Amino acid sequence: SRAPLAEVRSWPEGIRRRYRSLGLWTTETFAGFIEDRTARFADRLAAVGTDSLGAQHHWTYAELARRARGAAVRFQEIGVAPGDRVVVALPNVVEYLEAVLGLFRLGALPVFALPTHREAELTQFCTLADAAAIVVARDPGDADQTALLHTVADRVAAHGVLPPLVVDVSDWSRGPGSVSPAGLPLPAHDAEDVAFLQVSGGTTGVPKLIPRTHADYLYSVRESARICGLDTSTVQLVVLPAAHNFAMSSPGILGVLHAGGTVVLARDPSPRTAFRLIEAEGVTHTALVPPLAQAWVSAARRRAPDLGSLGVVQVGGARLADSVAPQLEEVLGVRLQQVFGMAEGLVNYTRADDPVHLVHTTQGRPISAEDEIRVVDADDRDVADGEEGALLTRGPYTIRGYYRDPRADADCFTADGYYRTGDRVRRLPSGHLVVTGRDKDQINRAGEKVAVDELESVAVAHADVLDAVAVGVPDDYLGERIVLVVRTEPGRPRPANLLDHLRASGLATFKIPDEVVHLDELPVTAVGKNSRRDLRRLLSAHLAADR
Ligand code: J2J
Repeated sequence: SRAPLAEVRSWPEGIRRRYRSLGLWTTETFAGFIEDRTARFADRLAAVGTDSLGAQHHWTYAELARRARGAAVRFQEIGVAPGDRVVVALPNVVEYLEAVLGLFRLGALPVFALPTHREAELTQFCTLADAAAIVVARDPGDADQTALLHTVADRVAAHGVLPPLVVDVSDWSRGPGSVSPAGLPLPAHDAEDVAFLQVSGGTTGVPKLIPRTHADYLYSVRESARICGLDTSTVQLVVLPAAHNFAMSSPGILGVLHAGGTVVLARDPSPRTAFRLIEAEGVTHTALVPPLAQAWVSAARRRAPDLGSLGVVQVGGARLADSVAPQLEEVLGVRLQQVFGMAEGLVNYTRADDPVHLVHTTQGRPISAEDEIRVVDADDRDVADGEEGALLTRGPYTIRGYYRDPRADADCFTADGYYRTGDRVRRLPSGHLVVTGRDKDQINRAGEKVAVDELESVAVAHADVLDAVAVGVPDDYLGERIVLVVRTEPGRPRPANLLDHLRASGLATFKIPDEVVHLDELPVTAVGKNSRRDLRRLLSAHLAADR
């Protein structure tokens, strides 16, 4: 059987008392949240989308509750127990909602992988979380997926961990669909317990897991829904991966369910699919990363779709160019809301009543008056408002430590509990933050985060690669494009199959370089010492100047 959840570094007791007494943290758990909202909004439309077999669904809140309890029973029947961790790796199909709400209803802890994660990441999550099961939508025609799941099982076992059961949600949709959920008890959780594990974009070799509690997360969900003005008339189109923190909680799927609105899942992120759904379902809100926002603007210029119902488009996950902001509002006929958030916690929003220049040029201000923000220099000394520095934060929904990763904790948190976001910002007197850059060794490719040293270490495992440096090169569409600079033996043939090697290693598809550049020598930095970070800066400046 599975190990219990490991200890996580938590807020000091005095601070916990403060968050409770201010009413920020309540006693509501996810299971209670689901029971309460689905009963309160029973006859309203909760979810629209397709299942993994391609059938269309419109579910009321009552139907969603029935499905969640059904899924909880199915998990229980195969041996998943309250407290167990279960990796969810699903695309935007309706079974995603069934599975996740089912796990919460049972009291199991979802681990939110992305559908683009592959052997490397899934193995890491299953091993680190000691996952009882992994939930996928199996495509019987996809031999790769079968092989992938076998590889994950083998690699997990090689780490001395019991491999996860594979749960295929398309079986649920294929079957008669009648599970009797009568008498399923509510799990005996405390709201301040960990409710799930979110995935970190990662700056180190392996992606980290982020432990979020019922109380901290539901606080951010309620406040996000309020700030964004969600109510029962909200129809939110989910274009980004449903399991991403942005799509889940800013205000995302959970914010909509909290407010009694409707979630519409887009199976693919193309403007064509999105525009069709906006018209058909009367979508009022959606959330995009900057490249998608640009793609929508171009597509809307060509096609003049009817987006009359759409009121707000949120953009976040990566920096939106100041020049795109006004175009987006004009061409789509919507109000822009910028969102700067992170799965570790802190989320910033521009507000509906902010002056337009702040909406167009800043990434918003924090959710909570209890969010503590510091902008500091290299010695952790506060800089003046308006000056650029590194962003540190702590607060009622920002973690104090990662899951089972003391080294990352030492690197990423100050002694007094601030999270080092790795982002560089300027804070305006209004409290709004402008993201100006980043200190962390990460590439932000179209909102998807790639840890450079993970990619580099896989590249140097190739027999013909002496050294490799991954850099993010500015790109008009992606924000940053991944360029892998590879040093090979002078006079030896260049490894032609390097991209195949990277793919075969089982890295997520979005981490595969857009371009490989071969060099016989890597440049030496001005000070002569080869700090990899300096080297990356130097190469990225060179490569950007080449264009
Ligand atoms: C610049 N950089 C941004 C922005 C995130 C809401 C929205 C986004 C995320 C997210 C999220 C940015 N401008 N508007 O979890 O709830 C970069 C920063 C940040 C990192 C976090 C949410 N919005 N970023 O993107 O955990 O570098 O969360 O630290 O994936 O994305 O990435 P992630």
